[in-house]
Amino acid sequence: MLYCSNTILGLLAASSLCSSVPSYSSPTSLQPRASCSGNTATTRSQWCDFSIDTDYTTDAPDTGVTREYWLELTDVTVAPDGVSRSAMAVNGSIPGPTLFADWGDTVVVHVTNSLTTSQNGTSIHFHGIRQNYTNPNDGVSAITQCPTAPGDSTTYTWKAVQYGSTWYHSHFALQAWEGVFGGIVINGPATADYDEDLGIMFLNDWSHQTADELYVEAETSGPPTLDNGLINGTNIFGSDGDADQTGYRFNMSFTEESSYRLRLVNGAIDSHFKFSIDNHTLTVIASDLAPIEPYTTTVLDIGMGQRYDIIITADQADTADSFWLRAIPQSACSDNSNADNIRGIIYYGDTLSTPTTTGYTYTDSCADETQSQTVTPYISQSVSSAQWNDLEAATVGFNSAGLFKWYLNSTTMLVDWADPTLLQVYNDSATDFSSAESVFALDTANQWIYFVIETTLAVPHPIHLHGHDFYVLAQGSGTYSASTTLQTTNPPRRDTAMLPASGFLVLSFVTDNPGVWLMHCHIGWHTAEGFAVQFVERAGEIAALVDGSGLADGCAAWESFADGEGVVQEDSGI
Ligand SMILES: *[C@@H]1O[C@H](CO)[C@@H](O)[C@H](O)[C@H]1NC(C)=O
Ligand SMILES: *[C@@H]1O[C@H](CO)[C@@H](O)[C@H](O)[C@H]1NC(C)=O
Ligand SMILES: *[C@@H]1O[C@H](CO)[C@@H](O)[C@H](O)[C@H]1NC(C)=O
Ligand SMILES: *[C@@H]1O[C@H](CO)[C@@H](O)[C@H](O)[C@H]1NC(C)=O
Ligand SMILES: *[C@@H]1O[C@H](CO)[C@@H](O)[C@H](O)[C@H]1NC(C)=O
Ligand SMILES: *[C@@H]1O[C@H](CO)[C@@H](O)[C@H](O)[C@H]1NC(C)=O
Ligand SMILES: *[C@@H]1O[C@H](CO)[C@@H](O)[C@H](O)[C@H]1NC(C)=O
Ligand SMILES: *[C@@H]1O[C@H](CO)[C@@H](O)[C@H](O)[C@H]1NC(C)=O
Ligand SMILES: [Cu+2]
Repeated sequence: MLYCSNTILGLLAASSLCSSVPSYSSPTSLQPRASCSGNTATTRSQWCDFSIDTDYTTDAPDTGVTREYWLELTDVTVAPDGVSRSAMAVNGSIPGPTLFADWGDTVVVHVTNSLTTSQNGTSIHFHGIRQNYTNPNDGVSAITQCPTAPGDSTTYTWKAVQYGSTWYHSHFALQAWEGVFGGIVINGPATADYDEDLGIMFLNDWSHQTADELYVEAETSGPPTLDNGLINGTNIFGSDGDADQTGYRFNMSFTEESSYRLRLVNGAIDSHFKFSIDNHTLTVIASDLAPIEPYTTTVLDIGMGQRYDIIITADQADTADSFWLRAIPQSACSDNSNADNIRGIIYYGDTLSTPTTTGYTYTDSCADETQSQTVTPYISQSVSSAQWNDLEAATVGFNSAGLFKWYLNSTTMLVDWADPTLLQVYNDSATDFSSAESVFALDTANQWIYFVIETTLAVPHPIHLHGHDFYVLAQGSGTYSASTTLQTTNPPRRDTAMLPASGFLVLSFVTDNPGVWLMHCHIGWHTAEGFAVQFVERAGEIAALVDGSGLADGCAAWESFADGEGVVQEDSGI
């Protein structure tokens, strides 16, 4: 494939690109990561003719490079902790293949649904990706597309206008938590130096029954206790020393004096983790896809859907040979029968032994990092006063069928797989959503939106917005009031933030990206139980972004499949 074409537009000199982009021969030999001229272990702030000081919210390289990936979903039998069960996977593995791109590349992902046993539809969402003017590629069933029917394919195309660490996952039913997810690494500058990039590390919870099987319990008697957790797709089950222990632990070797970048993703269905490596300090350099002023901590809170990029300096070889790496589900909001044994091993040199190290002390809680640390976006931005605002109370209750549903102002989301909002808007940009309470029409461009969510229930929720990074203006316990102090000068900026238990979260974003965007709780059960709203942003500009016949063809294929198989939608649709 030719990268150094003469047709490259934008600010980059073709020569600096030619030297920096490796050749990409076939999709099976994935290019792990490119480097850019000027970007070395001691100058990570540089990125070709750009740098960490570039305001990435308005400016992105135009590399002229397209990274094309083919992903195939299949029904599989897996045993990531040694206990066998059925699951669904991307290209046969959990996590699926990592997608790599450089800042400014165009990413094309072809997704083929070969879920012929489970007969599930699918859609793939690129979590945290801005989808700048590319809303139809957001991959949310019933919102931006009909599910891709078994045997069918969908192609997603977007430009990497951000850089850092994120993930893709299914946005159809509970499929993301059956194994349909993988990492995304977008190479770019960083706010601190490191020697080696270790890539994505997923933290997941896991059970020996499928999420679909457990949903019956979740919907009738509340969140089930899960059996285990996985560190990047593996763990043991059973106690150390027990003859019947199964599986193996994630492990990796450190070289004394080297520093390592690790890209953490919480892909759990219902677990908030505290992450730590015994006797090591973590330097945090990005929250979600936002580079931040580096800060250090020993125990990191990571909520579902959140990501943190951390740097670990290997400086403990004198202390011990092997150290525990821990992901501990917090009992304040997670139920796991193996909570103290979701561990990996970090070892120095060649000697891997069972660690005897002691973990850092912590107070069990499901807090956000932002509640205990000063998390400062590196590119400083301030928030103007509200031009549109709303307050929504989150509650839970039983619906008329006696099933748990989550409500925002008495509405629980229910959208139809066969009638995505985007198709409705494409068909008629004046579609009236005023009677649909979980749809907010934001018609005016470049307005500051303030959105408050509060709850009197002692359950925290990770709130995720599509198509934008939001500003976290306030987050605390109790109720929001007009006298609540809002941080408008360079507040934390990200795409997933915790609504504290019995508390409130005040978010802000600008209407600078036309499209139909979902905002929802990232607890898998709650997504399925309707804890979501959608924003129809700048309806009049949306149709121009849509490939109407492609959207309609996908829906026709889905409808013919669903009618033929008698598919019944039992959840919120997203
Ligand atoms: C995924 O599998 C398909 C075949 O089903 C293959 O063509 C493709 O290259 C694989 N993709 C990656 C990213 O490994
Ligand atoms: C997003 O798209 C708009 C419209 O094409 C463009 O003006 C803007 O520069 C893009 N943003 C980035 C960061 O590239
Ligand atoms: C998806 O597949 C799972 C596993 O076979 C099944 O339990 C579930 O009902 C399917 N969901 C839909 C909507 O087809
Ligand atoms: C985690 O798994 C993904 C997918 O297999 C892989 O790309 C990545 O390198 C792994 N991370 C680590 C730290 O080994
Ligand atoms: C370390 O990881 C390897 C696979 O990379 C695995 O075979 C081995 O069993 C692991 N060690 C432990 C102690 O779990
Ligand atoms: C390692 O960490 C534990 C727990 O924080 C602490 O008790 C111990 O003293 C540390 N060991 C060394 C050698 O620093
Ligand atoms: C949601 O409820 C709050 C509090 O009762 C109210 O102020 C707000 O107007 C409601 N929003 C909508 C869209 O109904
Ligand atoms: C498109 O709009 C027409 C008229 O407003 C309506 O009859 C039809 O059902 C709509 N189709 C879709 C797919 O929304
Ligand atoms: Cu929730």
